[in-house]
Amino acid sequence: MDASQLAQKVIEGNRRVLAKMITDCESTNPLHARRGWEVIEQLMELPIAQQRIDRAYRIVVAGSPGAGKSTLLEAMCLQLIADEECTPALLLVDPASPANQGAILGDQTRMGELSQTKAFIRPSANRPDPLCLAPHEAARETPHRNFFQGGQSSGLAPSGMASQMLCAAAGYHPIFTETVGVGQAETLVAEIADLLLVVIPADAGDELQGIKKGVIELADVLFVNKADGDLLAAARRTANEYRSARRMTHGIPHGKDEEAGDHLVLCGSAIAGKHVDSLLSLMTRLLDQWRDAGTLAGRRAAQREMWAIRTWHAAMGRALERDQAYVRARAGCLDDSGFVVPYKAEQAVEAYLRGLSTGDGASPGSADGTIG
Ligand SMILES: Nc1nc2c(ncn2[C@@H]2O[C@H](COP(=O)(O)OP(=O)(O)O)[C@@H](O)[C@H]2O)c(=O)[nH]1
Ligand SMILES: [Mg+2]
Repeated sequence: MDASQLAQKVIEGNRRVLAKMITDCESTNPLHARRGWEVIEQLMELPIAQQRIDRAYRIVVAGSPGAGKSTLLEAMCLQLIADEECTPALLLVDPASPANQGAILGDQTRMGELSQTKAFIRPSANRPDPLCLAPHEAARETPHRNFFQGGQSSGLAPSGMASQMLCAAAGYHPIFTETVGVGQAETLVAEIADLLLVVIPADAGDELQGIKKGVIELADVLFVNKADGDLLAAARRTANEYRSARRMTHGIPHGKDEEAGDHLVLCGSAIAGKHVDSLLSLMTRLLDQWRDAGTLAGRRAAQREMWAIRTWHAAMGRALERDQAYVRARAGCLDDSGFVVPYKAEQAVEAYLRGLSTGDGASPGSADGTIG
């Protein structure tokens, strides 16, 4: 099947083809990755896919391990399906296991009930970005390889971008992405999220003090989970702490709850299904508001720009690593200990570029004739 036929299968909702295309885009084999992206290119030409991608809200769920993200996601997805409003997709970004860089499938196997539904569940490994690092470069342990891997530590771009687009084009919405920890939240929000939901366990306690400020500034919505049984009182206390911390961060006096965003800190229980519906309707309301106000379009446009620059830089980095004149120029500006001061590196790069434009020195281009 060619790319346009595969794109048609994705549009028709063929789950097997969808899963295969995600695998292709995530592949470290450049030929496979290209096959996946060619399908996305085809999709981008189709009005139906464009409409679906535009419609699908992308919600990223972050929070410390054990906060209850997966449980909450399962509850939210089951509710959405029961309401027959939409069919969600769920992308799980797991830390790569060191042994095989494969995804840990625990979450998916636990999501028993959800996997019986129409929802699309997809675990992904948090591994080096195939777009940013060609296999032969990965294999060759060069100390410079890290230079051009920007963003891969999020485990989401670019394959996360591809998965989101493919799922949306297949008709799934919203697209939930569960990620590990809150440290990556900044990158995620900036790059692939329409909305960031941070899940906080009721018994978060003092260990969260340090990260509280950052999380509050980043999160669009906070959900204090496990407000059930013995943890009920602790959950309420934690939610109130976060509300007042938000007020402090944003410098808002008491009494203006809506303005202070108190309603953006919810308290509930994923297991007991408490306030899961309020959470869903709050997020939908916010996203609808942002869409109407044009801020969603603005955020997405900024993300596309960042994506374009990142993709361009990654491609350039790989091309440069294949160019012998560049590799020589780099080696040439190092001192005996392998150290370089920034201004010397800049001079070397400028000289290299001048050489390209005047045709001096070794001819630019691929040293071994391969395309990564
Ligand atoms: N009491 C209580 N436990 C919960 C709740 N949600 C999740 N848990 C438990 O917390 C643990 C971690 O949940 P999980 O969803 O895997 O957390 P994740 O690591 O953030 O995805 C599991 O043992 C869940 O059963 C809740 O609302 N109440
Ligand atoms: Mg989980």
